[in-house]
Amino acid sequence: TSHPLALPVGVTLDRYIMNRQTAFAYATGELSQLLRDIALASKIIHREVNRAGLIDLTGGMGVENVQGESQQKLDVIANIRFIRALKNGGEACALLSEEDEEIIYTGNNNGKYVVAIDPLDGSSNIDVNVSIGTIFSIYRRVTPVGTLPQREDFLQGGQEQVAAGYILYGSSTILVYTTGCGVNGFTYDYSLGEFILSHPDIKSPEDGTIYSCNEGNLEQYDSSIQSYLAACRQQQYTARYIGSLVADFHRNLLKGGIYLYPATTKNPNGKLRLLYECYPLAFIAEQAGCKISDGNQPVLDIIPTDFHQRSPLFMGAPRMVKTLLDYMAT
Ligand code: AHM
Ligand code: MG
Repeated sequence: TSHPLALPVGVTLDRYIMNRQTAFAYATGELSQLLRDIALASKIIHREVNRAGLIDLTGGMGVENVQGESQQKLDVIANIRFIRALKNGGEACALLSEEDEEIIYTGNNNGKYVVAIDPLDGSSNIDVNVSIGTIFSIYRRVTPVGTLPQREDFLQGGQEQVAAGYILYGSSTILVYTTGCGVNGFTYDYSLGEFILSHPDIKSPEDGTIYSCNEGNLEQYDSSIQSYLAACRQQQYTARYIGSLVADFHRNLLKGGIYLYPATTKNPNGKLRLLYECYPLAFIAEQAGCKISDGNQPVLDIIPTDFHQRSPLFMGAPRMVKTLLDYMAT
């Protein structure tokens, strides 16, 4: 169902966010500003990603970038960019990043929000010109404004997210996010420097025929999952796996499919990280009508204990995930 605030395709992200903000009398605009800060950082990452192939070249030549930093790996650059954008923005009091073990304090203790982020996911694809992404998750802090943020601000659980999104640096760059009122996608127009609403109110198909997993791990999967995948092959479903979570998720969301990262012997809890990979995509997926499970429970219901904990992840078109869970239950 499209909500009454829907704006036409073609509006900019800034206008969309502003419109949403004025529509809610209680909104103070801080979350809006935070989303704009993230969008700004992602434009800078877009620029870096699109010249990724030149990084070693310029680095090798001892060339420094505009900020006077020597060239670093792209995921490190992305991490620095996001931290800087959120420090400058002032709305987030702390960050948790895949790139850092501990909490990153922004120094803005009056900020009401904390952000968990994977600045550049799909690291194995960076060097080979394949799609990569950013994933983010936003919570309202539970500790008092004005104090130093604490662990519990990040360990609230997926249901407490106030916003979540991803940026896919693919054949186009697209930013997709939710604040709990549906999911919208904004494609980046490089010539304008603007994200433009291109995918309003995204809904997953009820069913699909694409399955996405690292089938090289098949022997390590639980036999019930092996049986499900055998059934997918038997029905001649399409196998698609990029190995970039954001790209695999985005394709399946639009086309109808299932994404699986089960427990393996190598990674008994799966590979993906709960706080900045599974939770945010699960929030978006739920808003788009997908079903999301760790095999035992809805991913958003998992009670977190560690910043960097992992979880198995099964997510996608509701009928496909239900069928998988039926296999897993028998
Ligand atoms: P990363 O955080 O090191 O980039 O790893 C996460 C990535 C996901 O994007 C992707 O879904 C998964 O790892 C692929 O793992 P595998 O190579 O085991 O199939
Ligand atoms: Mg990652």
